[in-house]
Amino acid sequence: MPIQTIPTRPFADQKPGTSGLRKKVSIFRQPHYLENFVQAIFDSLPEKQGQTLVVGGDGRYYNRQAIQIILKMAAATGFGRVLVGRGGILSTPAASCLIRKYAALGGIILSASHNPGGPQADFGIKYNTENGGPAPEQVTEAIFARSKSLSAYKILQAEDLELDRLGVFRLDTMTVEIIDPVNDYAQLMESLFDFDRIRELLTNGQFRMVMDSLHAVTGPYAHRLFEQRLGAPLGTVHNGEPLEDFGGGHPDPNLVYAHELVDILFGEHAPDFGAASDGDGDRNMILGRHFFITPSDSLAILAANAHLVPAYRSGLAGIARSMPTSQACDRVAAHLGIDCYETPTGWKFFGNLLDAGRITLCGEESFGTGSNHIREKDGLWAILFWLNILAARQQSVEEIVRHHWRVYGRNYYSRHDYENVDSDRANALMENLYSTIKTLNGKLIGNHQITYCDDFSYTDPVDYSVSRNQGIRIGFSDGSRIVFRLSGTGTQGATLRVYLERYEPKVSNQNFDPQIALKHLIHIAEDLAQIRYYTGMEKPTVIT
Ligand code: G16
Repeated sequence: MPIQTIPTRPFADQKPGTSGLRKKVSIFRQPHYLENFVQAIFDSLPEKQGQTLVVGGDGRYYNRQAIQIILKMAAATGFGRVLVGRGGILSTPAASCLIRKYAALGGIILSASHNPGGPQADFGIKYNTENGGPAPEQVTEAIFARSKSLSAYKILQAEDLELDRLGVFRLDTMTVEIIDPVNDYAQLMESLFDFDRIRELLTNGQFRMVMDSLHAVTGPYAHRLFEQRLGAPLGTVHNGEPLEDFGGGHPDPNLVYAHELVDILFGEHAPDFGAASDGDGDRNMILGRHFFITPSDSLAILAANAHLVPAYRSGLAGIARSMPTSQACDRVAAHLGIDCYETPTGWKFFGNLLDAGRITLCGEESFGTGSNHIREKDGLWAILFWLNILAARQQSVEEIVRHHWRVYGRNYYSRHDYENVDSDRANALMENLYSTIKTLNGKLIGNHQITYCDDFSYTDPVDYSVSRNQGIRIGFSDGSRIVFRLSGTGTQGATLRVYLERYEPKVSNQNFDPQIALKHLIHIAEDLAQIRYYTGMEKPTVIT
């Protein structure tokens, strides 16, 4: 079959963000746009001849078309074998699992994660390296650099492949294996957790759970794991069929966008446990009956209870959290006598620590938790981890969380997002903050004494690479913190994120609504950053 060399011109906007390249579908559908980026990825990789590549996505609009293009370009580049999830479906954690298990050179994952899907909505593409994790900054920089100098790309002239039929097919000299997207991942989960105990819990006739897959990629995984392998009643998984537009919803597992699940868990006759995952299956939200757990608390509680889970019974090497994530897990790490690392936002920053064996668990405030079992955050893994703990402790979610706060104290936590802000105004707000922070050290605001103020910079302890400008931190003498940063995953305007945290050791003070407990910090944040002035908004668009 002939390989065509198609002349092209660079696009200036192909710089990967926090997690790959995310844009509107209309941008990706411009002639040569996707092809250019894929060629930039391939050109930035070492020897590709005969290597294995994993390809799949979250099933959103344009997933199938993009896969056909990538397969033909992979064949033209000389890959030997590509593993593709049936129907083009692979969750991000499953792709990471496959890359590692089959010693692939890497994988291309098509997803804009929690962003909405459909012809008018978002699409995304990211490259994961041979450890199964998101490409580190050196690689994404190389891809971006290459994208700016491309003059042609190579593609095989061939018919589209049938993606819905399992089997082995050929594209010129390259083999394409259409595989069951769930099998390998389900096997991995079974090797980590106490499935017998979880099955007892889910079939005892007392305990009820609801899993909301939000019409995104985890549907087939959740049906297989919870209903088929673990015996939960049919109907446990809601919205389990992946749809190209996620049923018109926003596949983001938080209190705002997963409101159907929230209504069930906070309604009459609520089940004991509720969970949701996002577009590509790497995020998780955990709810108990009438009870919400912040992702930061969830990470701390998983760490404190890891000894109850077979895979982690022998202890944790260390824990890492992204900088804006609350410091709740730091206290658990101190108690366990293990290291706790603070990294910039972005899962890619955990990769070196995991590869070097310095950490076992890691997590982020943005509803992501994971471990050394793969190199991505993993929504269903976190949900199974919680079920394993519930089965072992025979207590409710709320009892477990309150017990944790009694022992370690409570880190009140909230994130305020101001979405779709004019980019120039958002940059001006940050510029203004950068110039203000120099004068803030030691200042008293109300009865809050500022003890440090900086622009977070991270030196990777494994390869010593340095990442600067990762967000502004303002710390107070009582351990409270305010963090400001601009999101790196949006596709429209800018999103300002304000992260607020206050530590409360006293049990009698642990029962407030976080928005009340944090109200002084919220006011300080608004004043210092002049949020209303710069954004033109009276209040955040999303509070989690
Ligand atoms: C991605 C990254 C996460 C990050 C999140 C939010 O998650 O993998 O590490 O915390 O974006 O990033 P930002 O605050 O820059 O928008 P996902 O689930 O969107 O791939």
